[in-house]
Amino acid sequence: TVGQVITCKAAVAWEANKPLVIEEVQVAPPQAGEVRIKILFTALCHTDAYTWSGKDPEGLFPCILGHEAAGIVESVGEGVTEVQPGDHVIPCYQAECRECKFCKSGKTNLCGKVRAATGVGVMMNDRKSRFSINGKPIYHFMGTSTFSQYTVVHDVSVAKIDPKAPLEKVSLLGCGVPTGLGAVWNTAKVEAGSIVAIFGLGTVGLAVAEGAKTAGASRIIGIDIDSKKFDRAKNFGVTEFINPKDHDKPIQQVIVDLTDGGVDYSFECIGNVSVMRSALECCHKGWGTSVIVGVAASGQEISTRPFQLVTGRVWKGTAFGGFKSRSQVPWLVDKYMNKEIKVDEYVTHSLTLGEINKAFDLMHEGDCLRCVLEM
Ligand code: NAD
Ligand code: AHE
Ligand code: ZN
Repeated sequence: TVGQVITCKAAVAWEANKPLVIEEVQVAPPQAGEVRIKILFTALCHTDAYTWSGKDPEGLFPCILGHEAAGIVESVGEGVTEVQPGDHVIPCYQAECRECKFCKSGKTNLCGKVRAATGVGVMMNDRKSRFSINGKPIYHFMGTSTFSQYTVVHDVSVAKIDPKAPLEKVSLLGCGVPTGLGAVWNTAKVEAGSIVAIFGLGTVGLAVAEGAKTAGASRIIGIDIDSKKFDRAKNFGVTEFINPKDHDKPIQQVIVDLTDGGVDYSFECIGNVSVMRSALECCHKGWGTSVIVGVAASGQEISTRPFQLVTGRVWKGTAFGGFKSRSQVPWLVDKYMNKEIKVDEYVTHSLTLGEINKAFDLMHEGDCLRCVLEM
């Protein structure tokens, strides 16, 4: 049977930086290897704001942003075997096909199968969008476009999860929380007893703290220019707090002095290239490893003296915390259901899709970690 076009509401970014507009959009049925999902809840991540700002070289307009969400499969295209209508799912911007060079390498969670299409806002099959408004195509974003009541994604970008899991909470397992936990567990592989520094105490930084705590880190130093972040951060495992504004010396020097030569692991969770340098340079000589998690704007570059690396510091980066999405997102949901990882604690605000512009405003205020929208 041929599927029907669905008309539903979506928040459309017509142009960079212009308020999103709730529009009636037409969502075409899924083609071969595609899945149409009824999104029930979506959260906002700073990466959505980054692309909306116009600073993302892959940002295309008009588009439907959003990549941290949960929903229910509405219909599937030909050849889709791993999910069926009614399944509870989390869309995954980092695909996992299990067949490509990347997936088979055993060395990375990046997947090559659909990345060329998702980077230019279309689907692999016909290099076209499934979204339109009166015939005018609207681009997809990150292969997910969750700011829509219905979206179409590639089957390699869907994780099937426990139907008992509350979708308004586990939507967060689509991006920020796994990114922080995985940066510690998969990318840095922090050992018990380690000293850890975290730059930026938003959702990603707090998830790094939680990951470091479960890994048995002995000291977890949180660095943020907003001192109000510290109280909350304690609940996620941060043991010490530094505000760079309270110091005249470069922050890396402050940290090296406090830690007998530097930290074992540092994490940049802001997207600021000068902080990335500090994060590398606060690492201990000989072994300290710094992980870049924050996304920096087009044109920005990192720098340091090569001597920093010659003397044993290591610079790394992580996408989605190194987690294999389809395989491991269901496992993260189970860990949440077993109360082994926090999720509820990151949801500070709840609004509706119609209030999405207000949700973006909230995101830029200090109090908000994640705002979850009911569709
Ligand atoms: P957030 O804005 O909630 O948190 C950033 C924190 O950094 C805030 O608490 C802010 O006060 C603090 N900060 C800002 N400038 C600072 C400075 N100069 N020194 C110290 N602290 C400073 O953001 P988030 O949602 O936690 O995301 C963090 C970053 O991670 C973003 O760049 C986002 O795009 C990126 N991200 C990357 C991945 C990935 O897979 N690599 C996944 C999710 C998010
Ligand atoms: N288009 C952006 C890339 C931004 C980026 O690095 N995205 C992260 C996820 S951020 C989630 O909040 C990522 O997974 N990158 C790997 C990938 O394949 O995109 C730019 O700046 O060019
Ligand atoms: Zn994100």
